[in-house]
Amino acid sequence: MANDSIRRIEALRNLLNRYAHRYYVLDDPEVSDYRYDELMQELKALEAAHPELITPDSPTQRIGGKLLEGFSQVEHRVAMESLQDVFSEAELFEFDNRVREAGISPVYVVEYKIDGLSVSLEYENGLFVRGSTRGDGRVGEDITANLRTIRAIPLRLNRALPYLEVRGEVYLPSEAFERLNRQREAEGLQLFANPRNAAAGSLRQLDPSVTAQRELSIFVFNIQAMEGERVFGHFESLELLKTLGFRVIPDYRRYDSIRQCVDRVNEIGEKRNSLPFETDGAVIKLDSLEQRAQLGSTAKFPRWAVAFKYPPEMKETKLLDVSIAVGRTGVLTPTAILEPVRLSGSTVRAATLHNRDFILHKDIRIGDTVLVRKAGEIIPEIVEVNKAKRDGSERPYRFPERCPSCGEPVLDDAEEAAVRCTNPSCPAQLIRSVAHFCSRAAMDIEGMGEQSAEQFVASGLIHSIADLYELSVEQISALDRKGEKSAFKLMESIEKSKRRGLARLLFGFGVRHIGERGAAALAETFGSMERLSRATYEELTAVPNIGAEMAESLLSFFSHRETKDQLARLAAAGVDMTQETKSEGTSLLGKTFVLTGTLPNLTRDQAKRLIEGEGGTVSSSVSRKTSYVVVGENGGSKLTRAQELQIPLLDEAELMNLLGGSQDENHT
Ligand code: 0OX
Repeated sequence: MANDSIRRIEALRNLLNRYAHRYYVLDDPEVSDYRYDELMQELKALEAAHPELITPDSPTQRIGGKLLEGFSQVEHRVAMESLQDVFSEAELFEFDNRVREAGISPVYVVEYKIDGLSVSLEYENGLFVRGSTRGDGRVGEDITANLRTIRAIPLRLNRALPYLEVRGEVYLPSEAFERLNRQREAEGLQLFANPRNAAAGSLRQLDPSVTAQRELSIFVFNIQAMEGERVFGHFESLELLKTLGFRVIPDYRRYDSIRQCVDRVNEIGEKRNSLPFETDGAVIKLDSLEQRAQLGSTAKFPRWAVAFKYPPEMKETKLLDVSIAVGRTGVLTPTAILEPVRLSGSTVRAATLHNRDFILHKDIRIGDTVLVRKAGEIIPEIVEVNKAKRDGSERPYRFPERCPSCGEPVLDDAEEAAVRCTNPSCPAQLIRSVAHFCSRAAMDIEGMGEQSAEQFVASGLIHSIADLYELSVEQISALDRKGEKSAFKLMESIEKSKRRGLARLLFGFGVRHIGERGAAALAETFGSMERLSRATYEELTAVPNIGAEMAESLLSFFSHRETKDQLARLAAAGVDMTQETKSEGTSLLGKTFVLTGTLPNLTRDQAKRLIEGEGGTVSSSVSRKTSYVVVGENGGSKLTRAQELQIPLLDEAELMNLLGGSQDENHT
């Protein structure tokens, strides 16, 4: 009986792997989804009856049950280099010249540049053992559990090579990206700006079951390291990767002249917008691995490859209307409602109009034909109006003189080129303020996004932030669409938010000019709302990174009766308004550090905490403003940059000296 089970389990796994390969890797399904699910159910049932037979590469084991606590670091065996970008044909010819000047007769491979997230996948004896992000190219993050959920990544190779590390680009197909954003919009969640951000966000989930729902896929494009087999060229690598079961970057071509490569690059440029995935460029790579080794790399890029970047796509469409949103601070922001148009892998329906002056300067009218471009942002922008296409039916847009939310007259804020509603009880502002207060970076009250906030404000349950803490289950469940269960959940979430501490509470209030970092700095310095509310202008501006505008804005915030009243009510509700102050050390105040390489004893985080504990800041890139660069083993480009700029270097012992020495001074 057990033997039968073993055989059936093995047969089911083989079948399911084959069908998944046909479906997810080759885009050529062999059986119906129904049949696939049926076999999967059978395998799950057998494995449930014989848990001792479950292996990590079983198709049932893609989604682990556990939540991750964080991502540990992975040092890449082979550096994951990045590509040098070029923007013109001339630069492609220059690239070819450099190759030829080295005495090489090149054969090139041209492939798409996929706009996703570069990852490394490692296989031992044919089994997927580890996957990581590129990170800085040298050290990335271990995202194995999340990568396992991607069906196009084989958990077991067709051949059990002793070791294999490949590199690929995880991406979200354009259709899946749009679906995800539509779903997020319906749920009142923030939209992803582009498929690349969506892929990155999906892979950085601590809950792999969230990643599993994201319809991610992968294109593998490089062998980083391999034991048990040899290849001599890139083209050959890609062919081998296919036979091993990988989903390989499609439509790669091999040429022996740069002219042909350039033609191919242009051809990709023509059709890239109709591909089912986002490409922002084409890559030209030398085929021969021996020639690659001969050319080597600069400090930044391999000399044997370049990426040609296409300019952002632009399209004409009609401006149907202008809608006005009233923000948290009362600013009226205009958005163009467009006739839907496909642009850079998604459907565009709106474009930002920035402010009233933008509309006036560009003379944008309703009914105009406008040229739109997506420049990495969620909301595209209007490049220009095609005035030649006007037929006289267009209407100039009249910017509202009254707030569309509360009907009060609006004011011109010439200094900020803004039109503002100054009514303190404007419902639109209140809704936005409540949603901001409850947002993840602030008090993190789940279930109180903009839509819910609107419901609570409209029904009169919330007139101010403090009202949140005086809600009852009965009141919430009486609201439309909110059952008792979700009411309890919301109450629980509100209860939890009482312990978020001063920094997040302060950020949540949305005081003008006080962002997340400003709030954190203030909280760490003053330790309590009470103390902060008594701080003078001089005390406030003495805090690093707190400028005059921020200090004035805070003083004004604390001077309002309304603020005092709100704070008193929050305190009465038990909201924690304190925060541990930073270690007393101030010896490194105003000094900026950059860490590079691996230190002998301290982890990066420990070093960072020690420096910050003395009032120093740690930054990720070296500039003229850097005070010291702390160098460990294998310090990379940051070290080179520090040497160029003649920034003082410290090793770990010297850093400890600086910290220790100053601590001693403090005691005496
Ligand atoms: C891509 C892509 C990225 C290999 C060594 C330097 C860069 N995004 O599609 N990188 C590379 O090549 C690596 N190829 C690609 N196609």
